Amino acid sequence: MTDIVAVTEIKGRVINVSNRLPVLIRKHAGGARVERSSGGLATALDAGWRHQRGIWIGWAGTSPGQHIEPLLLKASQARSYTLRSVSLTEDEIAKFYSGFANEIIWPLFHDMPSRCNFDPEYWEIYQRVNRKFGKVTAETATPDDFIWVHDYHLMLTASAMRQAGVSAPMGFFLHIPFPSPDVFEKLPWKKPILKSLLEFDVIGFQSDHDRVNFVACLERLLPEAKVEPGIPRVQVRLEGRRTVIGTFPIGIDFDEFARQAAESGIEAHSSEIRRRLSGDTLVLGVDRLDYTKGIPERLKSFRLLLRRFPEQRGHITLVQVVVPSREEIPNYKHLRREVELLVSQINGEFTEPGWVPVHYIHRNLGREELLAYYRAADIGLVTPLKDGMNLVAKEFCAAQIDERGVLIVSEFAGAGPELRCGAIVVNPNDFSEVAQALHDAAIMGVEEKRNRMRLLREVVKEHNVQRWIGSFLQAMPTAEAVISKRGAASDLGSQYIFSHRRDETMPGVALVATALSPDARPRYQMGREKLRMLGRAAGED
Ligand code: ADQ
Repeated sequence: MTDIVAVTEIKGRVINVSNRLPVLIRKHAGGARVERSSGGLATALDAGWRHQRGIWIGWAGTSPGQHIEPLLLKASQARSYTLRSVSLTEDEIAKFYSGFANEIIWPLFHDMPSRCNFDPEYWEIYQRVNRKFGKVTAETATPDDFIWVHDYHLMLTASAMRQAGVSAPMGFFLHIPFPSPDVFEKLPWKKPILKSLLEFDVIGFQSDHDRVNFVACLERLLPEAKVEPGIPRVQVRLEGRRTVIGTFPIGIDFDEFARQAAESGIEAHSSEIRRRLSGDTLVLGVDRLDYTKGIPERLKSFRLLLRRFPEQRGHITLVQVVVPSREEIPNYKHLRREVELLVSQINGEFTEPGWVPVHYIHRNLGREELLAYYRAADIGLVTPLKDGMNLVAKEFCAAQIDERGVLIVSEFAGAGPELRCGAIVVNPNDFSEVAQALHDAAIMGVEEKRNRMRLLREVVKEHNVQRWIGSFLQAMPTAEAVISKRGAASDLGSQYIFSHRRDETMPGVALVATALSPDARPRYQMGREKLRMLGRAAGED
């Protein structure tokens, strides 16, 4: 790394636009109250944006006519940015959110086309709601602002905003995977979606795999778009507009997670969890209850471990925490029943006096409780069938301040390739491989565990959410002009300045991915012998 700092200046404000705001307004008997939204996007963005001024536009879970301004104002006062809500009718929630976004795009983009319900009415309402978000944003933005739209719910907003005359630069980040052309082309509305996406100035993906898939879809389905390959940037020209396409793996607020995990209250809570749960090895799964997260497959792998390694019975315990999600969609109701049946079957087959193999928690945990579980765990088991990134893998590492835990992660999560330096990477469909990985992790020596976790924490700390924001803003067409030497930031007088170290040999948008690629960082690719040697060199024998 060099001593050059990339400074991204935006004269106006950053306007984040996402389907959900980071807060949710829920009705209850005495009125309404503000709650934190769950899910990865809200968690990451809220953490990254906490100390920056700007505006966040999204749905607060309310319908038109609900008088929520005072509550939003109060929630805005607790933050450095202002919240502005877009209200949705019951019909829009059913057909735009549950329908188009979560019964079509979500399963298709996670390579599960057989779960899609291609209802044409969903498409009509998806267009209408995208125009609605575009209109609210157009009313809010000035030409000096930067509009940053998030995720698959809002892929058509750029064209809506351009039609409304918005000239401010616009970026789009896809938090979920992008599928291969063979899968994407099943979508009846593939062309208007690709065309609308190309009205953004920058499009960001979680991994190179997703970015390559997107470009392959353009080449197959939109030949009029001219792709100009480049490393690390790809540029695409269509109808006189130029779009930059890059990879920006999302991170977490590492320092905040690590600091909170070290608090004495969390430590006491985590010791209490370990004391109450019998067994030597605590395995932890934490997920939204979603079929992409591979929860039934994980339970089957755990069952196979207990069948294949009887000596582990009574010694290893799985705590599976799920937060209820999208419960109005039939696929999700079935999933809950499937998971609960499997938990009871495994417990029925193996429970002994003083030991229950699977503890199942079906609720949203507060931050402190979540951190206590992360700290208490010996093994973090993160095995989605497909996932854009998966923040749980990174949160687990950040909270492992004792460097005791082992991370097992799916090769099909963005976090898999990124964390292969110290994690055990598995195919979640291979129950035998996952069972073996659990066994290996359970008997792994203290020294190897520490060396692996140390590397993981180094990567997660370096590639944090602040850096993710900085890299994305830096990819904006206007950003090049303000790359400057360290120290110049204070002269710019800008409201929004993000900075991070810049590698001169690999400038540009794929900086994070490049820095993590196995070729670029061979020291992260350590075999077991190397890990042991590293420990010895550090006097840990
Ligand atoms: P999600 O699919 O929501 O995010 P993920 O990245 O794992 O998935 O984030 C889940 C978040 O919810 C984490 O911050 C976790 O702590 C929290 N959480 C999960 N279960 C919980 C529980 N029971 N109680 C409390 N908190 C819980 C989407 C994409 C991901 C991508 C993120 C961010 O699907 O691939 O990583 O956006 O880009």
